[in-house]
Amino acid sequence: MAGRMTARTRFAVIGGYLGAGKTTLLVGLARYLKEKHGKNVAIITNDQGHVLVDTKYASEAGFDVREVVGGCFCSTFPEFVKNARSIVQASRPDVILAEPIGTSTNILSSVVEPLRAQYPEEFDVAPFLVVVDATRAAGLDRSKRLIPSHQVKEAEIVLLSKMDRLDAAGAERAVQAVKALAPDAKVMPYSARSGQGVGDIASLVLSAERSVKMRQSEDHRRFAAEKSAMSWYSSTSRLVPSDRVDLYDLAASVLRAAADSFPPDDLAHVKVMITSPKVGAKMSLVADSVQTDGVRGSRYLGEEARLVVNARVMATPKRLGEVMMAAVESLPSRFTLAVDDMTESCYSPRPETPMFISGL
Ligand SMILES: Nc1nc2c(ncn2[C@@H]2O[C@H](COP(=O)(O)OP(=O)(O)O)[C@@H](O)[C@H]2O)c(=O)[nH]1
Ligand SMILES: [Mg+2]
Repeated sequence: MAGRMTARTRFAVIGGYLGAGKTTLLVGLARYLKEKHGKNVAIITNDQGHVLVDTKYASEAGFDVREVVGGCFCSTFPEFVKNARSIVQASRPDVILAEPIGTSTNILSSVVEPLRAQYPEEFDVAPFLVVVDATRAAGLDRSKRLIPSHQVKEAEIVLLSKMDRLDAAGAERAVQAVKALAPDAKVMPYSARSGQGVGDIASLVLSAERSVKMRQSEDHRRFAAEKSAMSWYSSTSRLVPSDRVDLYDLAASVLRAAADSFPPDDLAHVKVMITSPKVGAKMSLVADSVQTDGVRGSRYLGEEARLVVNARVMATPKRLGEVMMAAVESLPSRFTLAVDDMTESCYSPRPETPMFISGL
């Protein structure tokens, strides 16, 4: 086979803030591309922490998933490329979709640009896509946080999620808010719930459109305090029911513990996933909004299962750890089950050291 040209793999990086809708879109797009276009899609997830709900969710949906854990893609570019290559070797996907950490601020300069510049023979890199939660878009320019609006400015295309939750006037305000921040970016509204707009995003992912945007010079150190103020928590445990347990009540009770302990603005994203051979259920809390993302099987659990909790909250690691651990440990007092075999990690993320930053 020496000298034979292999086809380049189409590569799309889908960034955006915590809870914006990245993972839901990745899985929805992968499904759409497979069912409507017959494409084989692989997914790369990235986050802090030792066990990721996102990875479980995407693999439950039946896709080949690799994860880069413990730090941002942008500071582990060689590992990112290694993962991408190993996926190409293993399953020859037509498309790879990659989701960076929700607080990343240098994905264009540290991932998208180097990927297209250094590996043009291997990867055909789509414009950098950034998901923005349409229900929060109008407040972006007034937010006390710097990161969400900066991410919009990095985008080549903005994907405006959750349009099903807005009326026509709200939708228009969201589009205008994004255009004010990123006048050159194309804006594509969609809803992962209704499927509206997902087909257009799929067509874009399959198109010949390429990433061309150059990095802006920007002092990324100014985001460091905001990133480290948001602690990360992850835990896994075994659930052993003695009688049938309602999965949604159980997941909701873990989320409620977080909602009762922190103000909505500080709750960036809390995710709970429960999996067993028979069931898979995910529930997620973003600010004051709880959503159930049913995955597989019934809502009742009768056999042993794994519980995974991920949280990103503006709080000290100590306080976040205490609240989330108590939420899990108190489950046996509210449900007919035992909890054991718990592993846990909780910390304030280390500052990122992007590999390709220049022009400060
Ligand atoms: N109503 C609605 N909810 C959505 C949509 N996209 C994502 N969500 C919900 O938003 C929450 C966060 O989504 P997720 O994909 O985990 O966000 P990520 O942190 O950006 O990966 C989940 O509860 C999703 O079900 C959408 O288009 N409409
Ligand atoms: Mg995600």
